[in-house]
Amino acid sequence: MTTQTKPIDAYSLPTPNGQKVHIMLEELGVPWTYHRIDIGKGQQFTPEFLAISPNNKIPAIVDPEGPGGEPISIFESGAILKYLGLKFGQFYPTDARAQVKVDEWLFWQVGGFGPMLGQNNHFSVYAPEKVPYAIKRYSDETHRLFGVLNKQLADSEYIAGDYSIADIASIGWAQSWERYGITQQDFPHVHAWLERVGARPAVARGLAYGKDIPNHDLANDKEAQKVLFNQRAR
Ligand SMILES: N[C@@H](CCC(=O)N[C@@H](CS)C(=O)NCC(=O)O)C(=O)O
Repeated sequence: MTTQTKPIDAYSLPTPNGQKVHIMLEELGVPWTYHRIDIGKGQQFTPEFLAISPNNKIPAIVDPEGPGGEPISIFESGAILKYLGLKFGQFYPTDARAQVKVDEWLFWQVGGFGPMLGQNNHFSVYAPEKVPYAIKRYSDETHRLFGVLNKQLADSEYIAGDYSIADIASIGWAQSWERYGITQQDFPHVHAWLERVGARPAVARGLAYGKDIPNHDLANDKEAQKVLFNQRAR
């Protein structure tokens, strides 16, 4: 079993994308240090942060004990989860077929469930003009994706076989179902799963991590909106 001597540095925030990494690190029980990157204030654009996260987004990690004993930096939550799962041999299977299952649902989350719910939030809550077409498009897609997850969980306790990084990736997004106008009755298997994974102490700790400082209230914080919305290449 791999042991971690020096803490892993996590550059993050308690958003659904950051929470994936917080949950994973708590599940692994390895030493880690939280570095708050205030994206509403533009801290994602400093040269130091861009050097480890060129897409100017949290989460990113630096493992001082990377491959060959040398430090490694990683951006993109899916890549971070896979790296940690492989390094510590936990929450990511060793069997090739089982790995494909986990990868499918991990990529489903990072390519679909997260971005589409994010766009839904943007057009339903944050956009200064309410564009009915965009709101309907992303609300429908949110509903469809929750339906896909619900079907997947109808016959299994976890998303892709045993509890894995596929579950860890989706928890933070799925738990905010209410904001998408979804009821417990709509997707009962998703709710049963959220209760199951929510009962894990590491999940509770990972979801709570960093919340002592509230995130920006993006619906009303005009300064944060200026930083985060309508970015163009710099
Ligand atoms: N695909 C990325 C998405 C990360 C992401 O969207 N991060 C947001 C916060 S949840 C961010 O840092 N936004 C800052 C910005 O857009 O400037 C991942 O999964 O890591």
